[in-house]
Amino acid sequence: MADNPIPTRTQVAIVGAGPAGMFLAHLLRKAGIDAVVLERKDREYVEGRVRAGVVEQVAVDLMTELGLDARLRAEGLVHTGTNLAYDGEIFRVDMAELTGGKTVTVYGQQEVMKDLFDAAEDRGVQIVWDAEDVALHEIAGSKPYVTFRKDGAERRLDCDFIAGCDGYHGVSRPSIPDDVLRTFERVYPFGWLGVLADVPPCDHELIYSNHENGFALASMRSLTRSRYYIQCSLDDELEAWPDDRFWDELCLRLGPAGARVTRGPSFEKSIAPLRSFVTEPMRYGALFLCGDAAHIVPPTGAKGMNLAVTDVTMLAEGLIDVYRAGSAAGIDGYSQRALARVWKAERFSWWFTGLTHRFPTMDGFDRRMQLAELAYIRSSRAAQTTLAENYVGLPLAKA
Ligand code: RFL
Ligand code: PHB
Repeated sequence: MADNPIPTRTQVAIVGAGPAGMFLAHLLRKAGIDAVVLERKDREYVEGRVRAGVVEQVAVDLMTELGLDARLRAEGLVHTGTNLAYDGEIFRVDMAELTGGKTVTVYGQQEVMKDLFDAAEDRGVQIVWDAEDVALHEIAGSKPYVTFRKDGAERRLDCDFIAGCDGYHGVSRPSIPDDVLRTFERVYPFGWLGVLADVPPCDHELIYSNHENGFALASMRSLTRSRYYIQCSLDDELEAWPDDRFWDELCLRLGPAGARVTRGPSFEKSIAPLRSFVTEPMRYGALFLCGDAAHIVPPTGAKGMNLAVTDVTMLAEGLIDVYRAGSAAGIDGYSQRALARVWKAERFSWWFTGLTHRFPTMDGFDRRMQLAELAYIRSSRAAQTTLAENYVGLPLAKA
């Protein structure tokens, strides 16, 4: 399809075509609000990044509302429970039973992105790929604009609002003056080594395992494709983890489930650092931060993409109120409303990481505290309910 000419004016300029930017673009398009997405990479790059696997009910509902759920319904795997393993033990948390029927769906972020991009073409959601040197201007006032370079030509896009959906390393957050921005951070002294392989998963659900060598996670992308992670050192190089070593260590750390692991050649292997990070506020003048641009969670709670989705749901509600009803109440309340949910997901992800990982400073006492807490969760319906309601995703507060 021929590229549409790049406009010089829009209502909402969206920086970044990840989940946050693309869900927002579709929501605004559906409401008849003009938006242009500026993405610094190309589609293959964004779609090729192996990231999230667990989609919360709110994100499934949003895909349904946008009419983007056909493939997710056909190919996504609905999980009603999840499993925790430690010290040779394993137990299941029945999330659906404990939360009045809520579930999560295993459907890769890559698939979500494909659905969003495919529909963008059909629906006229405009994306400018390979937009270089994106810079934000006049964000404190009412006439903001964005400049960028495309195919060697300098461009300017005037707008009413800018949505900074450009992830942790983007330009939007650093555009906010230092004396306005507050950041809160915890960097974890380990990473996750992740592997994709076309082998059947070892279980029909996920298994989060605390082993004295470190954390392990059994996940999947389909009934024939497994996604596994093990905690690793931040100094580890991928070359130090040939497939055989990975499978041996994974099977050991998964405990009883390790015996059911099917080994095979990995076709993707990567190391991701773990971080908790929150920016306050999530709005400055005409700029709204959404998703990883505003906050990062360690992947243990499977919350990152889901938070991006709930941020932009709230922002879209606010922007629709501006254009339809002339009311700024929604956008004025955006930062506070989004942060209230973000902090709870941060807490859950931090807690779940602490419960399941081996920290270099841990002594025998710390380890026994972890094991006692896991044993307590195993025996307590109240504790399992707390875990389950956070894992399936907390409700969106009213605006
Ligand atoms: P993204 O996905 O980083 O997208 C940002 C986009 O902005 C572009 N960009 C720019 N564009 C123009 N100009 C610039 N200057 C730009 N700078 C950047 C980038 O190219 C990119 O396309 O942020 P977004 O949209 O906020 O989405 C966040 C999610 O991608 C992220 O939170 C999740 O992947 C986190 N995550 C998980 N989340 C879940 O909900 N469930 C999970 O199971 C889950 N598992 C994971 C994960 C993340 C992981 N890694 C690799 C950190 C597992 C892992 C291992
Ligand atoms: C994944 O399948 O990639 C995945 C699943 C659960 C997590 C994190 C990542 O907590």
